[in-house]
Amino acid sequence: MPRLIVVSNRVPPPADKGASAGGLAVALTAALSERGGLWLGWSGETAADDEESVRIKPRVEGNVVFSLVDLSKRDLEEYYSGFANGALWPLLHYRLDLVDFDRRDTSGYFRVNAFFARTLASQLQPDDIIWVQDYHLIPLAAELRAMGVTNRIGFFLHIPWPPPDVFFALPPHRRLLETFSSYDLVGFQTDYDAENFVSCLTREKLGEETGPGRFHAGGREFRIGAFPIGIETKAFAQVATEAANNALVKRTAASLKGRRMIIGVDRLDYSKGIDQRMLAYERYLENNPDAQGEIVYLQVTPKSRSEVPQYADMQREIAETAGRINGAFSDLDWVPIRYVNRTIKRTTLAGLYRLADVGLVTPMRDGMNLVAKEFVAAQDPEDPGVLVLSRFAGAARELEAALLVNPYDLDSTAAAIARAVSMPLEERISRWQTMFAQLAGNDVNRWCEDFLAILEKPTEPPDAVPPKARQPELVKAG
Ligand code: ADQ
Repeated sequence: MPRLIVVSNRVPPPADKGASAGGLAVALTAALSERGGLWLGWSGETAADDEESVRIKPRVEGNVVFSLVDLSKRDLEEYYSGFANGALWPLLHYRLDLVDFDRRDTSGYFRVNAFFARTLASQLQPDDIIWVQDYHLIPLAAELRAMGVTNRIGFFLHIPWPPPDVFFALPPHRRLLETFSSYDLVGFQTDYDAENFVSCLTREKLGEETGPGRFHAGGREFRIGAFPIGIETKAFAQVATEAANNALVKRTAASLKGRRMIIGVDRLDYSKGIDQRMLAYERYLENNPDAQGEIVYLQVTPKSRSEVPQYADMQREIAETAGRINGAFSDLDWVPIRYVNRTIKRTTLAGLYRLADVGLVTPMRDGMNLVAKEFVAAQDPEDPGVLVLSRFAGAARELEAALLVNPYDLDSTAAAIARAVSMPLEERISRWQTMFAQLAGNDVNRWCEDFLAILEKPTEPPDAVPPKARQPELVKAG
């Protein structure tokens, strides 16, 4: 078996193992140890020299080498906070109003990708299979090809890909699109994202489709497919069962005093629709006075990317919305929203999901959304909670048995909350069983295997593409 090389912006720290590690890190580490290999990425540290990013001493764990780089302050500002998170992230989440484009950041983005390519090339062996992760590293394969690297290289985008009229608003859109033909396989979360991407290539006349999921551009043929990412479904379900004994979960259960609980869990990001979700919950409380005092909405939201300017306003707005709703509705012995800005251990999180009657996952746009999947996996099969899910999360393509909502429509989201809270046991079980079966069949290991199977065997038929689109059934207001 050839060695596997994973390249991602961040590499999990050595302590990040077992219950604290996310499913993606666990699956990629498992694939790496099976094949032997190397994981290259940023250490999370700033280099001592402001101007120069540097490779640091590798960490070796068994047959896997973790090769890390410290990025200079300037590289971090331009590549990470600037182009990747200030321009690409909002653009790919359809938020043109938030795109902060700067030519200096674009140069920094390509410069850091060239640096990653040089760092990797010096450690490559001829048969290695390379798998590049996410929007920070789109031009990596083009940089490697320019250095004469002929290995098979795959790319997976964890976030959405928008239609041409949105993507073309980025000034260097063509330069970026051209770099994709250096890959052998380009994977997206859903068929919708893959279709949007192909439309961008064809509208820009960069090449032509030569068959289903095959594209010819820049003198090369490459594959395009949908590979919906999953979680470690069965292991997470097990952790959730055991978490009933977790002290924090017990304390939370006791604090509810018999009240129902709604849970939201997100990184503090504008794509997650947290403000709109709170407004929908407020609408629900207004429309259902009997629920006041009887339900608690727990929103667990660690701060993220606070160094990126667009995040500061949003963080303040959400805190103000939570404060305003609590001021208006609270009683002496009841607060409607518990807004918590902290990270929680995965075991505790699993127990909190299981404790909740409703999982409220309503991003305005999301590549997949693993919280939706974790919520489902954590439920008690005999008394499962109900998932209310945005149609604009990639997860909605698989979880059609959730209550699907349009998060821009506060009335219908409020109606979905009401329906979820009062859903009869039989319907809850039937919806949950459909969703759990889907998640058990398509877990994160399957995602990893499907992608690598096609990357390794270029002639494989495109069987990883999920069933054709059906119109989702949305919850209507009233
Ligand atoms: P994210 O935008 O980070 O991921 P998501 O898929 O929901 O979004 O994953 C978040 C992860 O962080 C989950 O595993 C969740 O449990 C964890 N998490 C969130 N809040 C937490 C808290 N307070 N404490 C502890 N853990 C918390 C990006 C894309 C997604 C895509 C994933 C994977 O934006 O669309 O699903 O990558 O491809």
